[in-house]
Amino acid sequence: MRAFEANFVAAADHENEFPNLHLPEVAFAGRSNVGKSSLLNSIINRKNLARTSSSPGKTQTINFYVVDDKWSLVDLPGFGYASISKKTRSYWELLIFIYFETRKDLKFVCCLIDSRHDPQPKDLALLEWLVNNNKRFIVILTKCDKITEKAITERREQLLNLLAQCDGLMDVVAYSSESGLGKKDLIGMLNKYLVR
Ligand SMILES: Nc1nc2c(ncn2[C@@H]2O[C@H](COP(=O)(O)OP(=O)(O)O)[C@@H](O)[C@H]2O)c(=O)[nH]1
Ligand SMILES: [Mg+2]
Repeated sequence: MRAFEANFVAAADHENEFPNLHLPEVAFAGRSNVGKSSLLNSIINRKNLARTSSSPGKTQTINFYVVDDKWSLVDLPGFGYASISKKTRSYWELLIFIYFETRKDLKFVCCLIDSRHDPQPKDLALLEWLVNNNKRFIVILTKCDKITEKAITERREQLLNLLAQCDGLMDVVAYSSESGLGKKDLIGMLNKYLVR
């Protein structure tokens, strides 16, 4: 299974800087530390990495990549990063929702949730917003190598039950960037829903 090739195209900290790519798009969202960077690194080879560092303290941006020249991948800033000010935090959360509202080519959102814990208020707020705004989404349960198979099944059932009435839910995928669990499924879905 080949990893995707992603070319960095833009880093935006304002909606005016969102690029016009005219490609089917997917966005990855989740709370800080959920394992988003690890997941993205597990499925794509990113070029121009130096421009997109998201280590703590660095300026946050919404990062746009073109993948295999066919679709675009958007890496959204982590929700609720504790060490930035409340004011900055709400700016980022607002910008993320502006992004969701304005991207015409956005096909679905991958919502990352830590498999080890019940969904947190920020996770639920994201899911609720997507449901209320008729967006399609995949829930990805991260760090599944840290819990038992039984716990994975239970967490997956919990999310499926929670979202049972939601038309936008595409799937709940158990994932581990360490073990590779779910990688094939996720790559399969990205290919299926984004490649024309
Ligand atoms: N065991 C395990 N640890 C993970 C996994 N994914 C991420 N981590 C760890 O969780 C921490 C946060 O990961 P990172 O990808 O930087 O999260 P981000 O803030 O969402 O980008 C790091 O210490 C990672 O090594 C995983 O699948 N399994
Ligand atoms: Mg990160």
